[in-house]
Amino acid sequence: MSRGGADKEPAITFKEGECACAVDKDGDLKKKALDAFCKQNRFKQWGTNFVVIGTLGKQQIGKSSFLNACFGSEFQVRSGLRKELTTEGVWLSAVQDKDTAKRALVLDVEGCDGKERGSDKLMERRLGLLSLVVCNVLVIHVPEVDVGCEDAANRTLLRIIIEEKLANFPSTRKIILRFVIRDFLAQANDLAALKTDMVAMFEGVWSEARKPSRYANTKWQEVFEVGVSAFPDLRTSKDTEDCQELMKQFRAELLGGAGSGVSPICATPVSAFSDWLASVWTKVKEDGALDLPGTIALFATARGHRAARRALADFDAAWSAAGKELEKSDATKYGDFTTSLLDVHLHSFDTQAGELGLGTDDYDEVLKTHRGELRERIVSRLRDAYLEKASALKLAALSAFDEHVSAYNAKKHGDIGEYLARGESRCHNGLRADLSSATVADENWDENPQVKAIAESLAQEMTVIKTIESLRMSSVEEDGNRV
Ligand SMILES: Nc1nc2c(ncn2[C@@H]2O[C@H](COP(=O)(O)OP(=O)(O)OP(=O)(O)O)[C@@H](O)[C@H]2O)c(=O)[nH]1
Ligand SMILES: [Mg+2]
Repeated sequence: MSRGGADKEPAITFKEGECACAVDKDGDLKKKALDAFCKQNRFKQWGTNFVVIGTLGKQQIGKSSFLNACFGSEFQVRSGLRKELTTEGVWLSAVQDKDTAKRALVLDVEGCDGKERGSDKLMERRLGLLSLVVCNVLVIHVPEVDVGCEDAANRTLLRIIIEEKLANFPSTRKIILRFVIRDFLAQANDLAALKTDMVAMFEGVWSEARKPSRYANTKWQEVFEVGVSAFPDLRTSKDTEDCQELMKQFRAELLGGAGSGVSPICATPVSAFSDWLASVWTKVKEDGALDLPGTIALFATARGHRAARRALADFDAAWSAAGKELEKSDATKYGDFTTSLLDVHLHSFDTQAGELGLGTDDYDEVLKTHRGELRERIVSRLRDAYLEKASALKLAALSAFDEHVSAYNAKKHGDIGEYLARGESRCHNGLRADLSSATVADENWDENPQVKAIAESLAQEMTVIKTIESLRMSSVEEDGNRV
């Protein structure tokens, strides 16, 4: 169960350092290991007299190193040169101050915003909420360079887990939030101003958070106790007298007792802590609001699906109502009508799907897919109808050519070849224009096959007409010779 450096002396004045995995990287609770850890004989004397301290902060900023240096735990810390996720899931360590005998269960938690989980925020939200619910004190690590940035101290994550804590895990116990500014350089910063900024940031988080009605008039000071500490870069300063003094003070403030503001009493004895943590973790995993993108995607899928189904049914009804009229309409009217029919039903989709639009990128992305599918369905129906219309237009063009030929037959003067070529060209151009007018705007359906088909029909027809005409001319000549 022990991880890393178990045989070396703890760096500071705590005697217990061993740690256990409580939740693994897949989010599975390690109940057996947790039970074995929490039900050790030595915890009998702890009873409820201890503090639970949790961790929150970006990946690889030295959270585990900080806990080890400060509390004497032996959490795994990054050893290689590559910056990559070291702590996975949640690890638990029991520590006791040798001098003051104050005790704590310390939770080392996987860092946020790591590249390993990409944009998937579900695990960090679950782990953050678990920490907020089971801990008396949550230590939030903030790199000094981040102070002043919009998402310093993971304010978005903080807002979400506070919302869920208030909604689903109400309790009257005050939670200590301790912001720890890391890599603090006293020469380059005004600590008092940094502290004011951090508290103002937290006030913003509290006012933005959606709260159940019973918290409508609650001040954040009634739920949280917020403090700010600053530490230099531990890699170079950990063993200096100043840093050791800062840590001593930090421990005194966090481990409870007179003047610390922290009650060293956990509501649950250590031996029952594994069951408590297990029940909270189960509930946290059931909290759908934490999986915001997933929930939004589900919501948008259902809404998009329904809106698309309705719009398609409305389109089908409007299409069959227009049927007979459309058959007779000219190409331009046909094209205008089908184009506007498509627009109207896409607009109807937009209106229905957008009624509860969340305006988020995730929501819009899902709706875009449904809209695209709806458009494809309508366009495919219109394309089938267009092909029928194109056949009708082709027949109309051919009968116009026939009329042209009949007019020649009635007069029988002029060169038949030139006359037919004129008719053929008019027929081609007319059909090309009609086919183009009859398409749905922006679709650019290829009218060439239709024009090619008519060209072939006309070529055959013209050959026949020319043959008949030359036979007729030769019989007229023969008659003339005979006379
Ligand atoms: N900048 C800075 N780096 C530190 C400090 N303390 C330790 N580190 C370094 O940060 C790196 C990561 O240390 P860890 O303690 O494993 O960091 P972590 O935040 O627990 O990392 P994850 O568990 O992956 O989130 C190591 O290379 C440490 O040497 C510190 O005070 N400042
Ligand atoms: Mg770590």
